[in-house]
Amino acid sequence: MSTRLAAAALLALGCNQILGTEDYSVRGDGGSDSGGGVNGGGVTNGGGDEGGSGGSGGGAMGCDAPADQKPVVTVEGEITADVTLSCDRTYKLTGEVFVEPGAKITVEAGTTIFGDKTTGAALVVMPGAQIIANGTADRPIVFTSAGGEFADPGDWGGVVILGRAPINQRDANGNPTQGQVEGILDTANAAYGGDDAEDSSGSLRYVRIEYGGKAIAPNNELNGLTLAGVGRGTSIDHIMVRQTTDDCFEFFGGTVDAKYLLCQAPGDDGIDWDNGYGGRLQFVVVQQDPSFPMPGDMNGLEGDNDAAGSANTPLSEPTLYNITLCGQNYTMGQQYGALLRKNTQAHLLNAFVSGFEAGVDLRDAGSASIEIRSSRFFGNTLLAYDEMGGAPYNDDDGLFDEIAFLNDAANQNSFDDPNIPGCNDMETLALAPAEPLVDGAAAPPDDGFFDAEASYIGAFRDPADDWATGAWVSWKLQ
Ligand SMILES: [Ca+2]
Ligand SMILES: [Ca+2]
Ligand SMILES: [Ca+2]
Ligand SMILES: [Ca+2]
Repeated sequence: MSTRLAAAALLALGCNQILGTEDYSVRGDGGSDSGGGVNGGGVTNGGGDEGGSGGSGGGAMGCDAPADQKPVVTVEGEITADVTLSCDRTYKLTGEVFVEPGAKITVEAGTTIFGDKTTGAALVVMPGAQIIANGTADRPIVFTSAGGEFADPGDWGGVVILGRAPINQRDANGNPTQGQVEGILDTANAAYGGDDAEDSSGSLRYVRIEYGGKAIAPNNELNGLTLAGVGRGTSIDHIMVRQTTDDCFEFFGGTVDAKYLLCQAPGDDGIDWDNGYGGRLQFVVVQQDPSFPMPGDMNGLEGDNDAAGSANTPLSEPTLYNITLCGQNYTMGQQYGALLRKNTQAHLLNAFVSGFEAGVDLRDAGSASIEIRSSRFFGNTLLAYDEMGGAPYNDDDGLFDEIAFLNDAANQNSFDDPNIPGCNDMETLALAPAEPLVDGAAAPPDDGFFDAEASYIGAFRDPADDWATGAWVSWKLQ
């Protein structure tokens, strides 16, 4: 018990600090009873201190050195005191690393963190813990595989943030209960959810997460970024997830908002929500990899209320504006721009959906009150299945007619070619239309989160819209 208590000791391996060679072995536990023992895990120096900032704090090394030329520091176990990962080092996550309640992990801009493959590394920020990982466009924080040019999706776990915001899980008596996030071996540390919609798990900005998604069992995988019960006090923006084996971004309940999200080459869905997610999303790109056709269940958006399709509250009901979804451009079955099912609600506006077998499928109860409007559907094999005519696409939503719904003039959807050149270009990010797609577009709410000026369809206004530029974006697949 005591080894998990947050300790008063502060670890701070900052860029500008003078680091004695002995300091590297300081651990994150600081437990009063452990005397520096290893049971609490933490942060340790992996070896040589060559290139350390020494007394000068400068020289050829430091924060702007190539990641493979910085000293490597191992991060493992449970972090129970505040710790800073400084940009003049690289870090190797080993096994499942847990930031414990009361502790805060700060990652400096320009820091690279490698996930170890053989130990199934993942970073898990527990409810009541925080992560502050604020990169910049040109000095991003990169979580990646240690595999270099041989990196593959699923090499390591990914980043998991667990919070204390409401979810809709129930116990056997029907009372609210915490959820257990999937994909974590240490299930005792996998609980999430609570009653604080304003909860803050910290801040992630200008972060790229690559090659995550390790599977610990079939259908039990981590995502690139998992946000479970995360509250809206948390800041999430400018996040790229690429080449993960499962979803890029998965939301399990919670109220967190996020904007400027890039998802390239997911192994499953671009954005997946479940268990009562009710946040807001704006400026989101999902681009599937057309060179790697995968039939079935890979969707741009996939939303559920919960696995049983219950009416448990809070209902999943996110609001999404300015979304660009590019599918694999195959006619393989069951690939949807948006698959909204199991009693989820949703508000999807200013979306561009292209390259899927079907643009939209609504399914199960609750579909009739989903909102999809002011969006452009182009280049999908089908706009939606005609489920009104029997086989092969039988009714699955109480005779809700998706085609009539999407074509209803009141919804102001449109269907002509938007001249977006790069939907299947995995080398260059070119997803802006030549001219803003303003016909039928909606004005996002002026509510303090949304950019209310973005009255256009898709994640980019026009080719001059440059939010997805800088070193935080890596678009060329290897
Ligand atoms: Ca999924
Ligand atoms: Ca899926
Ligand atoms: Ca349907
Ligand atoms: Ca239907």
